[in-house]
Amino acid sequence: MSRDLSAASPLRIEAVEIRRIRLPLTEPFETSFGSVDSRLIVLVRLEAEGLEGWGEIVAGEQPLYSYETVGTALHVVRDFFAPALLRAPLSGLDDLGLRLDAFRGHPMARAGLELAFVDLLARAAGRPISALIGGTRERIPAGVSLGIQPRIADLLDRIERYVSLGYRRIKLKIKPGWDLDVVADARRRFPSVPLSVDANAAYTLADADHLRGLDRFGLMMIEQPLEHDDLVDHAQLQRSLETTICLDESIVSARAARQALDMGACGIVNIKVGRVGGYSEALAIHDTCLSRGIPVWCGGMLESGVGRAHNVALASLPGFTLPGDISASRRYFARDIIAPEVVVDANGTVEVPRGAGLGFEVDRDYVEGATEAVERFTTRKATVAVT
Ligand code: NPQ
Ligand code: MG
Repeated sequence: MSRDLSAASPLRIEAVEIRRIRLPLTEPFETSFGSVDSRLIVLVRLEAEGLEGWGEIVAGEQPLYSYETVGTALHVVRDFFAPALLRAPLSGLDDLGLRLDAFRGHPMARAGLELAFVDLLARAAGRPISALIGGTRERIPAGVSLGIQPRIADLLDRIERYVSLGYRRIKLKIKPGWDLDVVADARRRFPSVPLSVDANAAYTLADADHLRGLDRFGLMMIEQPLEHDDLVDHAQLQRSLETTICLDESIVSARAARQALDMGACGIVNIKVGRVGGYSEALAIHDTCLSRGIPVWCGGMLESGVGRAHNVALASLPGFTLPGDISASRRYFARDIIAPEVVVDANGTVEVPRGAGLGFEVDRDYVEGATEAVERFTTRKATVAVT
């Protein structure tokens, strides 16, 4: 696997632009921590030497999935990360990492800048991002995450829809009161569909007996049953469960991944660039898991096309052996901000683009129309526009 994330010659970042756009969801998305019906997307755009690079900050509007929010991300980019990037030319992704390592936390904000920078590097090299990071797949298997529904019948309809569209794995969001009965009905109706469940930290060790009730459904995995910041209890739970635990929220770094695997806290890892702070940490987690034979898959954060395109590039790496939460743009949005939009073919796969950078065009006019505010930072000055 070859990887090349250095610039041919140091890149001077001339501008950092952060933009908020609101995209309505085609239907509400409910998890154990709440429901959303639109997504406030934060796009990052870097300019250097006549080129641009696009990234996305996947933080939510409220600190529910993690402590970050759109507000905290804007603050740290504006006051700390953008000035650090603008200070001096960058020789590559490692250099960017070192520059931002001075600051603690805020992985989603950090990742937004890393994503945009890697797109910039790839465009400068005239190569797709997947090639720069060592991707080996031409197509990746798609999966879908289905939110908690008002009625089980509504969920069964959606499972049927995505199975008939060819999706390779269906993930059901669960919480206390929406778990065993729901999974039992889904399994009865779809005996051989690859199914998994995601609790988003809705249970405790006191629920271990209850969670063992899931073992009879042949699930691929149970994702993040316990607290977001816990590994030890997950290791204990895993010892009493047949179903493989997959960790999402708890895997905040390559170190956390190594420790989780060492203590047997999970047997599968969900990788999200936003949660772990960008490509370098995501690549390190991938490499650790690959060397230990632990399958990984790419998670999703209801991204716009920009974040989705980065996910497709990441999932082209050899260790991404399971279908993840990469779905078609249409799963979430009536209209996406990239062209072409991400599509899933009849075999349930998504093509890894071969064009330079993200391999998709950002639809400038549509983005402008959906923009709530833009802030632009250069070495000279900062400008703010609110529409
Ligand atoms: C997960 N995503 O795997 C996340 C959680 C998630 C596709 O299941 C707004 C912002 C709403 C972030 C809903 C999927 C969200 C969000 C769910 C993240 O746990
Ligand atoms: Mg999850």
